[in-house]
Amino acid sequence: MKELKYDVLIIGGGFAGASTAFHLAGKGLKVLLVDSKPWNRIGDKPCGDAVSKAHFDRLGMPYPKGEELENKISGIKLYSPDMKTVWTVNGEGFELNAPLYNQRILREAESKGVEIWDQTTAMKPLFENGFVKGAVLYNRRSNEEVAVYSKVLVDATGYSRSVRSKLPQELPIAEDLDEKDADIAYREVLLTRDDIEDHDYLRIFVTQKASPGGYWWYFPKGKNKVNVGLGIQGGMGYPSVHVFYQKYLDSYAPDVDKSRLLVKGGALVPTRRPLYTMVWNGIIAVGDSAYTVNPVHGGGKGSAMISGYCAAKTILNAFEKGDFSAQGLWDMNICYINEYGAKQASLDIFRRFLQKLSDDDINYGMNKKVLKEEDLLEASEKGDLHLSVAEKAMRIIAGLGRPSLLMKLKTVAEYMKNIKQLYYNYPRSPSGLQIWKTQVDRLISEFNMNIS
Ligand code: FDA
Ligand code: PGT
Repeated sequence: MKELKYDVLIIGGGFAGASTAFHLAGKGLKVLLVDSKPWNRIGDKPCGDAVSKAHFDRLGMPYPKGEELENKISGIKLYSPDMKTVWTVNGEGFELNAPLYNQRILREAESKGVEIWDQTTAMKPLFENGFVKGAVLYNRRSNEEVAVYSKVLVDATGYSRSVRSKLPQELPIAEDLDEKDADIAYREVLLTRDDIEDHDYLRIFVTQKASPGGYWWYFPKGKNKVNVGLGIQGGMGYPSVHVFYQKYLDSYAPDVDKSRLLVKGGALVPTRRPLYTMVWNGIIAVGDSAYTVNPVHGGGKGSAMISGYCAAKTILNAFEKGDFSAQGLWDMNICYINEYGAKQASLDIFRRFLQKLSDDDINYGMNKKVLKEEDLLEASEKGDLHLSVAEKAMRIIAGLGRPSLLMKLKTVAEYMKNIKQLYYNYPRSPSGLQIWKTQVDRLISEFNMNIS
């Protein structure tokens, strides 16, 4: 078999892999990125395509332009199950043509020296003496099998986790996904019969009846085009997501013209805290493969870009030190936790609470403002659930009808704070990982018991 050597081998060219390549490009390393798909389909995965502008600003990523940008977003309207309460959360964002934007980022990386092979699949990792040393690739353009050796392999394979899942199961980075920690999501892109009202606002419909453990969304891609779909919690024995889609489409998207369907498809969305460690000897995981999705709204493109930024920074440091061991790459965990992972852990707790609420509770809670828009926004942006003293008193009066809901919310806020604290005390080296993981697992099972 042909053998090649690179400094960095990135498997997967979605948002996570492309951002890693973008931040590594032009920094003097020999980088190869491969993706199974042909060039014109890279980035084409089932998605709602909504990303907050804040992510682009914070990471210095170029804004989508021209055809890459389908619609500018001014905020989100959140509907209660009975549709009687609508919360408006303002904030700028983009409805992307995700493949076009994704491919542009790859082209920019390529123009600065990153080599990119499309139609090339990583078949298995090369694992020797406890280190990931590269991967065996199959290139369908040249019909060749190639062994590529790397100092650092980046698993950016999305929810398939198709590299790290083939490593020995006892390695911490091979950590699996509990079905209940994922949503099964499905979406279609359709044209509408009439102009969409307030087409610069995303709509989110919270409803346990029509999307248990998830929500329905209606994301305008322009005046007459919409991305509509839903997520339901995995591992619960619910009927298939398609059953819910067919049954409730008319309720949440009554204006779509079903004969003008442009795209359809579904996929899994991890809704948990990030991997306990995103690195091991010679390997870093990023994006969905590392469970970097926001547990409450299921958005993962922004955080995939964050993980790519942290991976590139870590890799450049590792090359300076000449250390590609788990210890040498450990900064990845610290960087990602500081930027987004601690918030994810806190929202993992919030998600568990939300998924157990009845539609009745949600109607009541949203209507009586037991929780308010600002609280939700703060929780979503920072992972903190703060209820100020005066407000709390007001809401206790308002919420007297459901004291148990308020009590639970207090418990939720407490656990959110505690888990975040635990994440900020992430071990400084791999030797501390097992004890820390036990503490996190204990806190989560204690919380599960507390709210059941
Ligand atoms: P992604 O899956 O994009 O990329 C992985 C790449 O790896 C693919 O191109 C694949 O071909 C390649 N690959 C896999 N195995 C390989 C192998 N062995 N060899 C070579 N290549 C391989 N997020 C958001 O921010 N806003 C939103 O509105 C939504 N909405 C939404 C709706 C639905 C229905 C779903 C399922 C998900 C969302 N998300 C979302 C989540 C979002 O889509 C997701 O978090 C990111 O696209 C993840 O990007 P990655 O780069 O990690 O994986
Ligand atoms: C409840 C479990 C849900 C699981 C979810 C599964 C669904 C899968 C489907 C995936 C669709 C993806 C949709 C992506 C939407 C993007 C939303 C978005 O951009 O949110 C912005 C930005 O957040 P960020 O973390 O990316 O960036 C933060 C910062 O800007 C960067 O620096 C923020 O907007 C919001 O958070 C809106 C909140 C949405 C909440 C959704 C449902 C919650 C239900 C709440 C009910 C409350 C009832 C309480 C009663 C007591």
